[in-house]
Amino acid sequence: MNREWIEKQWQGAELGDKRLVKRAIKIGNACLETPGGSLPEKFGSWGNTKGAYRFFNANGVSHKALQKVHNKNVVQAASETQKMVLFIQDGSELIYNTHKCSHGLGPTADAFGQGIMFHTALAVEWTKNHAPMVIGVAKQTPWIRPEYSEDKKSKEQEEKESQVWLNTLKDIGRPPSGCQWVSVGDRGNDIYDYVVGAVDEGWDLVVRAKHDRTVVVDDKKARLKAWIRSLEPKGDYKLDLRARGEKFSRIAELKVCWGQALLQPPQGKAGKSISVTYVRAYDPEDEDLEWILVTTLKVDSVEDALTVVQIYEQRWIIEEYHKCLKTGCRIEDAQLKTGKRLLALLGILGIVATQLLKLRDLSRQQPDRPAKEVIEKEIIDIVKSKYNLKGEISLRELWRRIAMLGGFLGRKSDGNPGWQTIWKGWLRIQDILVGMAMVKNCG
Ligand SMILES: [Mn+2]
Repeated sequence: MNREWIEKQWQGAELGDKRLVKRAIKIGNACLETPGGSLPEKFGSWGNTKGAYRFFNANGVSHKALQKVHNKNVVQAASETQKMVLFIQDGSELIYNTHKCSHGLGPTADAFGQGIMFHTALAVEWTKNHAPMVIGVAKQTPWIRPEYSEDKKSKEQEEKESQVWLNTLKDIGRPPSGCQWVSVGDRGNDIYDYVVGAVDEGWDLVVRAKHDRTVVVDDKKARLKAWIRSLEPKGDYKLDLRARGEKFSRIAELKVCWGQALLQPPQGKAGKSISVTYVRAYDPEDEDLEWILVTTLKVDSVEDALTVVQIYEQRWIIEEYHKCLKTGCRIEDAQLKTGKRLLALLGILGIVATQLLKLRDLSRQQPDRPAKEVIEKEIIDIVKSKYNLKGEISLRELWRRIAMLGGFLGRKSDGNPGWQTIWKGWLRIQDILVGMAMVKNCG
C-alpha cells in the first residue's frame, strides 16, 4: 500500500531523465521505511547512498520538480471530495548551523543560524466534530535568505516574504465551484494585502488577528480589540489543551462572540474595504487564552462561530508536520552540505512526512467501528495472535496494539499513540506480512 502511494507521487515527474524518476521512487520508499535513520541508514548500502547523493546533485532534480506531481495529486483529491478542505499554511526553517563547509544556505530567524526557510500549505480534509485527515502538500515554497548587509534593512526582506501566503493560494488556484476550500493561517498571516487578494482569488479564509487595526463597524471607526472585547459572549466552548500537547493539562472553558466589520487598508495605503467577520474565543479567567479570528465564512449562529474556532484549532496539524519533518525524518541531521541537495531532500521528505501523519489520522477515524470493516484480515489476524485477543476488535483497539508493536506502552495515562509509535508498529506488521508471503511462495 505504501509503495504504491510513493510511486504515484513521482511517476511522470519531469526530472530530465527516466532513471532519475526511478531513483526518486527508490529514495522515497527508503525514506518512508526508515524515516528516522541517517542517510546511509535509509539507503542501506554505500552504493545506494552514493547513488542518492548523485541524485540530489543532478541538474533536473529540484524541490519544485520533485513535488509537482504530488501537488497536482493533492489539489485533484481536494477538488473531488465532498468534505471541507482546509489549506493550513505556515512557515518554518531548517537549521544547519553545524555544517562547517556547507554552502548555498542563508540566514535563519536566529541571526547566527544558516539554513533554509520554507512555507507549506497542507491540505486537510475536515468535517466538524470529526478527526481531520491529511491529504498532502498542496504547495511548498522553500527559499534561501540573502545575507543582510548593514545598510540593507531586513524589513524589505520581511515584506517580500509576507507575499508567500497569497502566492501560495495563487499557485494552488481558484477553488472549483461547489468545493469548500478554506485557507487557515496564524498571526503571521494577518496581512491586509493577503485578505484582499485571497478574496479576489475566490478563497475563504480563517486567520488569527495580530494587529489592532482600525475597522469600521456600523459606519463608525473603531479599534478592533476594544470593539470585539466589548461584545457580550453568545456561547461556550470546551478546549482540550492536553490534546494539543500544551503544558497546561486542562480543559479550558472558552466564551465565544462575533461581529461583522469592514477591514480597512493600513494607514497611508490605498485600497478597498472588505466585509469580514471577527470571532473571539477567550477564557475569562486566563487572559493569555484569547483567539481573535478574522474570517470570510458566514457566521450567523453560535454553531457557525464554533465552526470557525474549530477550523483554527486544526492549525496544530502543521506544527505536527514540522515536527514530523524535523524529529521524525531528521531532515536537519542530513549531511548533504549544499543548499541545492538539501532543498531536493526537502522535496522528498516534505512529501513522505505527510504519510506518517496520515497513518496517525487514520488511526483516529471512527474508533468504535469494527476493524474488519476497514483493515485487511491478515493485519487484524497478526495483531490478534500477537496479543492473544479473541473476538471482534474495534479500530481503536487495533491501532493501539499496532502502536504497542512500535513501542507505545498503552497505559491509560498515555493517551492516544503518536505517529512515531504507530509508524514503527505499522512497519513491523508490513515486515511480518512480507515474511508470510515469502514463506507461502516457498511452499
Ligand atoms: Mn507561523
